[in-house]
Amino acid sequence: MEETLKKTIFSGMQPSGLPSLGNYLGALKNWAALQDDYNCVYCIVDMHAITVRQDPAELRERARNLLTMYLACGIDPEKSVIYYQSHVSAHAELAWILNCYAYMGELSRMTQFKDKARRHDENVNIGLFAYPVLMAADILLYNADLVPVGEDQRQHLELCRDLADRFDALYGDVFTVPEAYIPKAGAKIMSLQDPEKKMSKSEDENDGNVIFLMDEPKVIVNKIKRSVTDSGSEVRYAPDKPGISNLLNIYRAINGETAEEAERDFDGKRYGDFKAAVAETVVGALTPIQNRYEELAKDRAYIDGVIAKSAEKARTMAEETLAKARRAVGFPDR
Ligand code: ATP
Ligand code: LTN
Repeated sequence: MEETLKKTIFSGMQPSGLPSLGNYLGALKNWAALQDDYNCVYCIVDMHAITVRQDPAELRERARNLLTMYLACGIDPEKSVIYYQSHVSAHAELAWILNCYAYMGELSRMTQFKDKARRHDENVNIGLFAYPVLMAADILLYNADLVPVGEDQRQHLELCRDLADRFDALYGDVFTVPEAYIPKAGAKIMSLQDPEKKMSKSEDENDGNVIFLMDEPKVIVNKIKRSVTDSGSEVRYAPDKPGISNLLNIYRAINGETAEEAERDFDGKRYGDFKAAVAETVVGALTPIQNRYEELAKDRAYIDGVIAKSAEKARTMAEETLAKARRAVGFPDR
């Protein structure tokens, strides 16, 4: 397909911890798959990450590692734009403009804000509150048609659409109103020992709950083996089997099977055999990514090159939309 006819995709991930299997199955895996059919822009949202206190040296290191992980997961810098949010100042500028069109009421209803404000009650800062407005700026700057994210971001996407509509109703056609692209099986991977909560890279004190993309095979096998054991003995989806349902989702998100096919694979099998098979599937998917990551991380010059080139491309794209928004609200030309 010709570049100009392709639709645009934008997505981002915070360098707030080591990337998890949830991040991979909910987002990263799809990002790589969509590259041939869309113009893709993938961001490392370090400005979002500082809404929670970070160690500066660690944040810088994690941002670089996350960029390396994007590449290891198959995102190709020749096809897609990969960059750090803080390298493109248009994000902060558009976020300020949009802040003046976002209401306290709607931001107060965001569940991620309510959760994080509860968990970090010593630091409920304005950035945490305005987080979804910055996210809207990210997406709208690139005229994204589609935004591949996990289920937890659906509400933020709705807010972004509302802001775009509100702005366009006042000033004409400035923004493209984006749609969420949420996968079927991988959209909400749950914590292994507490499958009522989502698997989170930075908000879980128990490492046993989270599979990190760089976990060694034996660690992955152990974490899955120790995951919650539901009542009963059949391997199938059921509301009273949240642990088994979660493992079935992980299995399917990797191999692309339907719910029925996955249940059939384990017909008559015991939980123990099932867990071993899921672990094998996860290890099989992550091993090549880990190997590529190790290779790429050694090539510092290559990574530096990707960073420099991509930021430049992103800046050019973002400036165009920012200029339209500046003009729309009545700022003098510069
Ligand atoms: P944190 O836990 O640090 O708040 P996070 O792990 O939720 O962050 P983000 O960097 O905010 O991750 O999100 C990156 C992408 O991963 C988003 O598209 C998000 O929807 C997706 N994602 C995060 N956790 C999961 C999960 N458990 N299952 C599926 N997708 C997920
Ligand atoms: N809030 C998102 C991360 C994020 C994002 C974006 C995702 C920031 N800006 C733009 C998609 C598009 C999260 O996953 N927690």
